[in-house]
Amino acid sequence: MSTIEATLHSNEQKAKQYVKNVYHATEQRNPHETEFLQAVKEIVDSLVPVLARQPQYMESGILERLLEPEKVISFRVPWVDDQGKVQVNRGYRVQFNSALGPYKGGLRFHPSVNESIIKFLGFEQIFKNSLTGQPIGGGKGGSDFDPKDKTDMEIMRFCQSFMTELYEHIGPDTDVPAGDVGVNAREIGYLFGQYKKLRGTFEAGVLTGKGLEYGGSLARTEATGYGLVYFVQEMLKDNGLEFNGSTVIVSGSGNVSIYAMEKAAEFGAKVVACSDSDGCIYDENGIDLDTVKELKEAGNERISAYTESHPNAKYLDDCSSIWSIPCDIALPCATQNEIDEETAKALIANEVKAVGEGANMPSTNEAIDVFRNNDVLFAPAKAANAGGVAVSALEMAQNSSKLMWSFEDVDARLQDIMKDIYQNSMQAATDYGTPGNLVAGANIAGFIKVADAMIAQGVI
Ligand code: NDP
Ligand code: 2IT
Repeated sequence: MSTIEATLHSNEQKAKQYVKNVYHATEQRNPHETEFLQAVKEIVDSLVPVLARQPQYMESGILERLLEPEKVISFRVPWVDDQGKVQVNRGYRVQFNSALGPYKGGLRFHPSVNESIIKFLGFEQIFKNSLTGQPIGGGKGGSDFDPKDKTDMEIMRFCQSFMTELYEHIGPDTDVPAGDVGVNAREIGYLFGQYKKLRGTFEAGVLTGKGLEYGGSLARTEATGYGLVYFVQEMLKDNGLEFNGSTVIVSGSGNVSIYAMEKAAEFGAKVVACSDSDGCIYDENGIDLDTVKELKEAGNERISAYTESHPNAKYLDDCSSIWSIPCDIALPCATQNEIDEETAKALIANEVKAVGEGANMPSTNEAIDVFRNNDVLFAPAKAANAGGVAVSALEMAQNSSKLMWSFEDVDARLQDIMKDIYQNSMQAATDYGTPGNLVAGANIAGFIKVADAMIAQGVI
């Protein structure tokens, strides 16, 4: 072994030990936060080659600092239901990292929300936002409130109570929330109204995903789903494949799923299945997206109702059944951990060629290993679903310049951003010895920028 090789080897051993120690300390400090620990493990393991080559990151305790949120806010959200009964939910905002800009990330309203889920989402958001190349830090928030069985007035009262606590902690240059599961234009409208009333000023840039009448951006609604398909298209192209002529399945039937289906179909794919938390539909002629939009965007229906107007489609009474349907390309766009090791193997048995993550952390770490070990092209969430937050940052830019760009302008910028994220992630994977590994590449490219900004700003 030459002296250089010996030094590299010794640095790699040090980096491995450092990552092991840091992960162990994180487990000890957050023992019950399984989703947060899962997200941390995936990232820190892939950073070993960077830490070995640039030991200054270890010396300045970057990982120890990065893994501890700058601020965690947890608060009571009391509200009165339509029967006059007092209800109490729990609200969160995790302001994870502001090295690159104001905290930025969505709000999730779903009964499963807890601190671990908000922390995993906030942690991933740091790297995702860094990858977009825009000046945004990472954060996330939400509540265990379930909007599904609530009336419009109950949703409004809940959003007003949530914002009555949150408003002190956010602002266009401080922290800019947006939507996520259970939070769409209606909720953003009620949240914005209450913020405006409490502040007494019209600060458009405090929230993104707003309605077009009061500061929203064209193409924000479509951005995550379209961006996912733009990203996957780059990955397919690099490998001699394309959407055109492919069979695609897309889990979920919410915001991300609907616009991923729309763009995939526009690119010539046949989308044969989608789902909600109760079950999935399989339409071998290709899903009729207008019907899905009518059921899910305009109405508050279950996806099973699709078969009423499309009797030839099949309804399977279990949302995980979607993964047993043969496809060339799978786009998980519903929720975390919807694809585990067994599911990944089932997809491979059906000869899936590519997986693109629209949801956040939809594949377990074991499932990712199965895909990679079987040469399935894999586009990780942090990179592939960054289009939503990227257009949110474009919404912030429009708000601060008091301009409104055309749909075509925003969409063209989105396409450029997704191509850049793909190229930068591929380049980082090659530079650090794992060519073609987009999981490592995205983590590394996202990390380096944040770490350098943290070092430049001192120990704060
Ligand atoms: P929506 O609330 O619009 O839709 C969520 C969809 O996923 C619904 O079809 C819902 O079914 C289904 N779903 C939600 N939770 C579960 C669950 N526990 N099990 C099974 N199905 C479930 O959310 P989005 O489309 O906005 O978000 C989907 C995913 O994409 C999330 O992981 C989110 O974090 C991620 N994401 C969203 C972005 C955005 O801009 N909105 C940006 C980047 C990522 P049901 O109606 O039955 O609840
Ligand atoms: O997970 C995500 O990137 C989002 N929910 C979008 C966040 C945003 O600020 O637009």
